Amino acid sequence: MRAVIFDLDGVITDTAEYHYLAWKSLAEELGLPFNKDFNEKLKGISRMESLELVLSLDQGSYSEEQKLQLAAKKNDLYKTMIAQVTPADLLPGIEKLLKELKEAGLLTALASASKNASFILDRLEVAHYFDHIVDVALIRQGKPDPEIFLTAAAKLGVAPADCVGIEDAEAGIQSILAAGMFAVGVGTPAKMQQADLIVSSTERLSLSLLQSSFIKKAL
Ligand code: G16
Ligand code: MG
Repeated sequence: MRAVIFDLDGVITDTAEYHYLAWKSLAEELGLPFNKDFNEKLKGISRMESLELVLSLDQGSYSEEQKLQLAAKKNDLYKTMIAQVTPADLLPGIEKLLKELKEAGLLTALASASKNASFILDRLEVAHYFDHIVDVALIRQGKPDPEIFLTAAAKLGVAPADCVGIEDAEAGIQSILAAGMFAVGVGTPAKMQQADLIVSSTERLSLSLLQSSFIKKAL
């Protein structure tokens, strides 16, 4: 194990609630039903893919230009929400883990589908812990495709087999596994079935747990 690659939303901080509120506001404006269950489908996937799913609730059709406007509207609202993010919004145990990884000389990267990822890391005051932040604008295939995790590993100069990926969404776990990495799922066993290691909360993550689980799989 030489590197750990993190998802952002649901692993480092819980921006999912803000995504939910922003999509809900847009959906309501369009007269579309929207609830937490439906929102689960939007976790880990890109803004435009999320919009397509929201609009699939609609009978009408939208031009590409209208879709871009709707996505921008959602993002504007989302940005007003994440402007309030502070270091207190880090999920439990994450800063401790990032420190442990640094001290042990492991490399770290961020593989988030969010175009707002760098801004959020700055607000959380943890950007300095990351050796690389994948620029999602350069990624052609979103999660569950392995491209984003493979890009992170390549940028770090580490073989995928020596990387651990941490995710909270099913599409993200699939992306990590397809990249040939060790997959850590944050969530319930039912949702994280395919993960190599499942933790109920980020609080349970530690360097020693990652190392021992990684070694066990390799044996
Ligand atoms: C996050 C969220 C998704 C969101 C995506 C794109 O991914 O989980 O719900 O649609 O980013 O975000 P933005 O609209 O800010 O570009 P991740 O990969 O950090 O879990
Ligand atoms: Mg996530």
